[in-house]
Formats: sequence, structure tokens, C-alpha cells
Amino acid sequence: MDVSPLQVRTLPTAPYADQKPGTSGLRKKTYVFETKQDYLQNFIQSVFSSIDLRDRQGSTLVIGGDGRYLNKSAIEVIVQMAAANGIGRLVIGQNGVMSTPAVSCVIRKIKAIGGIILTASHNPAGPSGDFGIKFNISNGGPAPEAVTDNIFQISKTLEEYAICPDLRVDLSTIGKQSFDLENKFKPFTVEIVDPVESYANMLRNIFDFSVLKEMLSGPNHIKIRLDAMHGVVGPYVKKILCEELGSPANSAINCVPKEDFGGHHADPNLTYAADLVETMKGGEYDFGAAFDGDGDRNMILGKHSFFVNPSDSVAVIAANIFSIPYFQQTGVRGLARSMPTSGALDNVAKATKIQLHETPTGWKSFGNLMDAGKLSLCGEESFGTGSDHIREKDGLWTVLAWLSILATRKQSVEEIMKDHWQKYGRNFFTRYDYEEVDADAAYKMISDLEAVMSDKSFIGQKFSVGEKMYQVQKADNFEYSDPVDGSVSRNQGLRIIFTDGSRIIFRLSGTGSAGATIRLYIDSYEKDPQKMYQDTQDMLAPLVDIALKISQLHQKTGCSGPTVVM
Ligand code: VG1
Ligand code: CO
Repeated sequence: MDVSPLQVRTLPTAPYADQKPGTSGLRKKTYVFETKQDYLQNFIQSVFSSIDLRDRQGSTLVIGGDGRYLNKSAIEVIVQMAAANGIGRLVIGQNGVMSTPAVSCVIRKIKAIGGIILTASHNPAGPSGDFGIKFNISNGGPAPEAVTDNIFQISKTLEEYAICPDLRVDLSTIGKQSFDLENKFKPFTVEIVDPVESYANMLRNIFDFSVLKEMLSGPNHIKIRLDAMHGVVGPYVKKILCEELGSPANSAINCVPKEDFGGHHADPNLTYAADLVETMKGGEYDFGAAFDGDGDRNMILGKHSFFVNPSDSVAVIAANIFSIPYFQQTGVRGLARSMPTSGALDNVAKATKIQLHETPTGWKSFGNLMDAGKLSLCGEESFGTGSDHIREKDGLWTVLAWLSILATRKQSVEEIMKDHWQKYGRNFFTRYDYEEVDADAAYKMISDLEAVMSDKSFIGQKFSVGEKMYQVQKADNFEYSDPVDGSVSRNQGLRIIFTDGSRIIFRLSGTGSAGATIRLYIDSYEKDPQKMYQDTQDMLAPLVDIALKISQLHQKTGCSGPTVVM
């Protein structure tokens, strides 16, 4: 790494009431919260205050972001606050940019106490878009509920925050900067690092780069198309796929991170990655993928835009897991999916006799299982796949996992997917999102539905649509007991399970930014080879009808239909 000379910056001293006279260095001040404008300061102070002062001292924190509007200026404030709050050292991606999976990787590698990521993930960016902050803990994963609850409690009573307002950090130059602080014996250091380096190095140890290079740039190379959607993944795609694995420059598009993601919605699905879907339809490319703003989500496409459902994606990786050298070393300790994710992974777990865990939505529970050595590979229906190489889902890792499978099997994406269905059966899956619903109406609809479902007479009820008949076998509000720390998470989603294993699930989103978002998930298993290639929406239409009928969703919320169907 190119390390520039150590810069020591000392500012003149001014005595402060709360500081001993005679010390020199950057001043720490405390400010009283005045308006809602101090959202960032409140959030960050609450995070710091939640960490015991003794743990903060001398500790290292990693900082990244997806490059969206306010990313950089927010980091400048965070640096000033970290110094005033006793953090010893910050490791920051150059220009304040580092993807969520890369932050997870770096936290683990340098044994940091945690990390802060400036991102609102897959939500729109820009002056009128969303802004967000993720806080990860020392295992590299999202903070668990006990930690976030504590931060939230602190935020409600916090009256002031500490900051070194005169500290000026240079986010653009790779290397170490050191700052003398008043009343501190040790300087506060900031290390600006190449955001790709450690992450790329990790991938080199997981995959066989020579095999991938041969497939992407050898004599019989395949053609790929990767859309970074002007989010954070661009530099990673360029460095790893193009420079290192030899994929031609035109195989990577929208690779310059932009403050507004180029006006697009960096959410990798068939709706928002429509440009990629259109291009892939032509048949020029064999493999395509898109990523979200912070690089943890992915969408996989085959030739002619053959769509790989994310629930299937993790199942295919599980079924072909030894195409990835990393797992040849570690073995497979367990598989996991979030509750609403289709049962495709369960079929592989059953066939291979590997333990399967069903967890609440989000990546937190996966992290605990991984730390305890109970989980190697996991995924969510929301375009997230990952493994225990880090503690976040990982978009680019998933692409390399798929490319490794293509290289081993020497088949197309579509052939691999169809073979998989023939062998394990197919879980048809869809998700309906109702966004920006009136929050009160949404909560009421969910609680009314829960009341209907808890009536004893609901179990055994039969619902028919056309020739299809479904009988309720089980109905509950999903609850998860963490086998590692014993914590219990309640209210994780209403699920109605029918006698044939089909499932209807309702839950409220935790990441929407306006009103409430209701998610309806439908999962139905089919093993009849004749029906395997039918259209998903046709196959699931009867269950959608039943879901809407039981919940009265449209009547109760005033919605006439979903805003997004996946
Ligand atoms: C959504 C997804 C969930 C995912 C979460 C974070 O949450 O459904 O599966 O883990 O976003 O994704 P919700 O509560 O809105 O359904 V990301 O890319 O912000 O880390
Ligand atoms: Co994301």
C-alpha cells in the first residue's frame, strides 16, 4: 500500500472549562442539540455512547459508504466526533467510499470494534433521495437488536454531543493522518485505505482466480454484463472482474459511483435493473448481474435475461458448493434462509443432510450462527446471498460463486437452474410490495389478520380458487429463538402454511422510508416435471387470491394493487 508521510496536525490551545489547562492539541467541545437538523450527530453520539468508554479508548473503527449524497460531509463530522469520543483510530475507504461487504471484511481483518457505513442500501440517492447509517459490530455484521435498542434508548435522552470542530481530515489521500488532541497522550489517527484492496485479497483466497480468468478471458471465454448501477460496486467490478480476471471493459457498466446513482434506483431486481434486463434479452451475453447501492445485494441473470430467483440462487450455490474452493477447505457447517425466503434451500438441505436454519428477515441472526460455527451459506429472497467469509450478504461474492459453478459444470445458467428443478423440485415464489401505505391502516390490517389467524377455527379451513383447494395446516406469527445466545425475536411475520407446504406470509418492512411497506410473500412447491417451467405468476395466482381474501388487504389499506412485484 502506498503510504504517504505521517501528517501531524496540532492546533493552538485554548483552555476549556471541562479540560485541564496546559494541554495542547485539538479542542473537544460539547454542543447541545437544537433542532432536528442534528440527526446525524444524535445518531452517531448515541452509537458512541453505547460503547463503554474503556472499550472506545485505543479502539479502531472502520468507516465506509456507498458514495451517495452527503456521504462525504457526514464522514467528516463522524471523524470529528470519533476523535472527541475517545476512539483511537479510524480506517476509512478513500473518498469515504467502501461497500458494505468490504467494511465487514475489513472490520474482521483488522479486529476493529465495529464499523459505520453511510448508506441507505437499495433506496434512491441524491438530494431528494434517502440517507442512512448502518452500524456494524466487531464480528463484521449488523448490530443485533439488543445493541440497536440500547442506541435508540440513548438517542431519546441525549442532550449533547462531543466533537472536535477544528479537526480537518483529508479523505482523498491514501495514508495515515495523525492528530494531537487536547488532554490525550496518544494521537488520534485516521488511515485512508484503498476500499477494494483487502476485499479483493479475501476473494482471491476464496475462489480459484486462474479458473475464472480462463473462463472470462481465455480462448473460449463467455461474455458477461455487470451493472454497478452507479452505486459503490463499480470500482470493485472494474478492479476484480476487468483488471484482474480480464473481462473486457464493456462488460462492466455504470461503474462510476454517483451521488444520486445517476438518477436511477440502484435496487437489483427486474423492475429497477430494467436496462440490464433489456440488454441481456438480445442474447449477446451469457451471464449478467446487478448490485444495489452498497453492494450487498445481487441479481443473477442468464442468457436472454433468464431470471434466477434469489431463493433459487442460494439453493443452486448450496447444491454446487464444492465448486468454490473455500468450502473444500472449511466444509459445510450449515445452511440458512430467512423465514419468507422460499423453501428451495430446504430441498437441498434435506438431500444433503445438512442442517438448515430458518431465521428472521435480515442478516443479524445469520452472523450469530456463523460465529458459533453452525452456518456456512445463507440467503434471503430480497436478492441477498452470502457465506461465513464475512458477516454481511455479498453481491460480488455471489457473482464469483455463480461463475465458479458455470466453470465447473460447463453449462449455461438456464441449464443449471432447470437441472436443479428437475432434481429437487421447484419452489415457485413471488413477493408483492405495497409501498407508502398509510401506517395506521397497515398496522390495523396486520393486527386484524393476526386475530383471524389465531381463531381456533382457522386451522383446517379450506380455501378454493378454480380447481385449486388449499387447507390451512398451521398459522402463526413467526418467532425465532436464537440457538446461540438464547434471545427470542417475536412478531417476525404472519405465516399461513397449507397442508401441501405452500405458504402465505405477511410482514411489515423495517427499511421503507415513507409510510409503511407491506410485504406479501407466496411460496409453493411443485415436483411435477410437467409443471416445472410454467409462469410463476400463473402458478401462484390462486394463492395470491386467497391471501388478499383472507387479509382484506386492498379494502383495508385503499391500495388497488402492489407497487412492486418480484
Ligand atoms: C429488507 C429485506 C431484507 C434485507 C433488508 C436489508 O428488509 O426484506 O431481506 O435484509 O432489507 O437489506 P425489510 O424489513 O424492508 O423487508 V440491505 O441491502 O439494506 O442491507
Ligand atoms: Co444493500
